[in-house]
Amino acid sequence: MSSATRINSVVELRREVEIAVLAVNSPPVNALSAQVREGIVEGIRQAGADAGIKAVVLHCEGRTFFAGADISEFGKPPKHPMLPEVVDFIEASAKPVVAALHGTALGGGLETALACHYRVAVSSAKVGFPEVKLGLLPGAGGTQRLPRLVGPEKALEMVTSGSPISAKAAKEMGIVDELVDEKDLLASAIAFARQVVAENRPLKKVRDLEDKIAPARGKPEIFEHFRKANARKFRGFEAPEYNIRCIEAAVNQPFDEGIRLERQLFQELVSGEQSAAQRHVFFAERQVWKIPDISDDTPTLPVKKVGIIGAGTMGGGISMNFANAGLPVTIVEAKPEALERGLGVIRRNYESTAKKGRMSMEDVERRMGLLTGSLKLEDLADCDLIIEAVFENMAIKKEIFSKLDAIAKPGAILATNTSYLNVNEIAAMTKRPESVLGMHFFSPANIMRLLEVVRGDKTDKRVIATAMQLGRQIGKIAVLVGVCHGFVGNRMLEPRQREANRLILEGAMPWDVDRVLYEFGFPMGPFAMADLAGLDIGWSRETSKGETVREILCEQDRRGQKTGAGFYDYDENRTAKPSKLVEQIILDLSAKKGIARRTISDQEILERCIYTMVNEGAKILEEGIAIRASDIDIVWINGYGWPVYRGGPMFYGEQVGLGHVVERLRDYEARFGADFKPSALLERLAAEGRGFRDL
Ligand code: 3H9
Repeated sequence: MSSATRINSVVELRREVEIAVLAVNSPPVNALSAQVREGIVEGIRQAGADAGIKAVVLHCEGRTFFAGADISEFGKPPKHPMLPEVVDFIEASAKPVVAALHGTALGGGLETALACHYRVAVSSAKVGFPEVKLGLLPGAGGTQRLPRLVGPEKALEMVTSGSPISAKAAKEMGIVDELVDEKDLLASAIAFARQVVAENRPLKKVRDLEDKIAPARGKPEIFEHFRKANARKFRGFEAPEYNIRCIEAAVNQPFDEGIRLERQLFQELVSGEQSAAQRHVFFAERQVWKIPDISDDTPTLPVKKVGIIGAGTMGGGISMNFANAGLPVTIVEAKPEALERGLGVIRRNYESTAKKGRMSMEDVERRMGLLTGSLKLEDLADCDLIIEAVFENMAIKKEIFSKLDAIAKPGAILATNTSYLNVNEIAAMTKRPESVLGMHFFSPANIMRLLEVVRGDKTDKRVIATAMQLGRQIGKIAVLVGVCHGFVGNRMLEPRQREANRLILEGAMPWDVDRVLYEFGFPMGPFAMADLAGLDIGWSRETSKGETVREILCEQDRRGQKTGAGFYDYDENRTAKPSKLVEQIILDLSAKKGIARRTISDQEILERCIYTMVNEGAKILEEGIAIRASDIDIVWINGYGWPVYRGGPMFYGEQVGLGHVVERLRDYEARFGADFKPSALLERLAAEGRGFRDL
């Protein structure tokens, strides 16, 4: 006999003879909101009170088992029952509770499952603790239960990487008790529950398990080794260390003590700045796809074949993205040697991935098989999307687009990979500006996640929708931006670069500026970055005027890492060392320009490099070049190494206070002039005590 009781709008209790099914349906991902939590507790209570019920199956409808706590509740007043109370309640149930896992059982979802007495899963399910990516730790017993099931080493890996594992791996590790029929999870889970009832054994609680943690007790070296091995990866982040401390407590302390520490550290993290920043990034990454005037149901154009013009570093990297996604690509180059070189680089890239075991040799051949080289633009006539990725020169780009206009089939999307130039001017070379837009990839284009999709004045909405969707298809995070010099990312790089160059003439050294930005969280500072990229990009001996440090370095053949010297000296391992010679070059140039050098504080370096970026970002918003402030944050995090735990430049500006940013900019404006003048938007928001998010 089956009957059903509705507990609330998202939870129902169904009786399948002696088994109760606690069914949750809270789309889209069954996050453990207050209502869901209440429903679970009430459902378990009712099942417990019903003498006819022998066991409970906890099951989620829709696409997934609980994907975690409801992230949007963090930072708001707590609502009871809290998740730790819910998991305790489940674990204390006198009747066995079986979790039926499908989709992604993540974070609080997996913690809920670990508090159940059994877990069954379909093989396509994934489980994991992604909290660290939100600057958090599993705060509902996960750090204490997981190591009791899998041992501290695997637990450390799971909680600090945040990466989910497959149900099969989870079964092997002991997280899942049984893998069940993909097609009928619920029926299998009910059958499993009947079996455990029949076995009538004492209920297994994960909190009581000892065998996986006992061998590691009193061995701090396990944790020290893990910390050391991952120091680079964890640099600047608070959450990984907090996670490690919890796992260490799980091994060395009684369960309840461990839970107390977990609670305390979770509270610290959830109320801290890093987690606020990382949660902002989580939602910002999902916002970028939403374009106010282009609805989700805008029809996209079919893209079955792609053409790339240019087989250089950019063209090659871009081509790999599409081949990886299974799309055939024609790559056009002007000269046979350049084409051959470009295809050779792509092959070597794939082969090196295969050597690392991350791709099979068949995959290498399959992807290479999708790439066709050509020396004729005419061979792009049947492509649905053509991306021009040649040298950054307006005249050349214009010529290519006017030729493409005659060659490309009607309706084909014509994209330029320009990083600075005016997409409208390029579009005007064609009779179909509605089909033209920018698709700005970042180097190395096969690896970097960011794609700036540049909307021209006349670009058709379907063309934009298609480019965004393609971005998603090739695994990028696509951000829609408008036309201006450098779009969002490079335009904001300019003030930072300008200030860095001024600071070294006013009194700082390149290694001072680099250290401050490195400590802020960037992977490297602007001068180390310039050395890596090569100082002679866009430089020539004939036109060099010897007016900047960079020009003088190039003239002296110090062109960056590739020549063993640039702003820094490099040893054979490419380790950078401050250079006496460069110091002298800088001192001489300051003197020549009549600049009286002074001691510059780290604070001034940081403020001049970063607050000017926030100001430029505000101008970008004012001009409507970016849709929203959080899009700018996504650009800088994914394209320029902005530390994710600082949430992006716009979020950071808000975190330090827009009023403070304006005040500091005004002070610098008084000392150094109009480059620091706060934008009207920044002034207005600061005066009104509002933030970018209120726009
Ligand atoms: C936690 O559990 C803490 C506990 O340890 C301790 C507590 C005391 N909450 O990504 P999608 C929304 S921390 C609220 O596009 P997909 C998302 O914003 C949590 N909302 O789908 C989006 O909304 P919209 C640990 C959430 O199929 C919509 O759902 N868990 C949550 O590409 C669809 O999302 C995690 O960190 C949430 N937890 O990917 C998992 N999750 O449509 C976070 C999603 O308005 N979630 N939303 O833009 C994910 O990784 C992915 O969403 C998932 C689905 C893989 C589940």
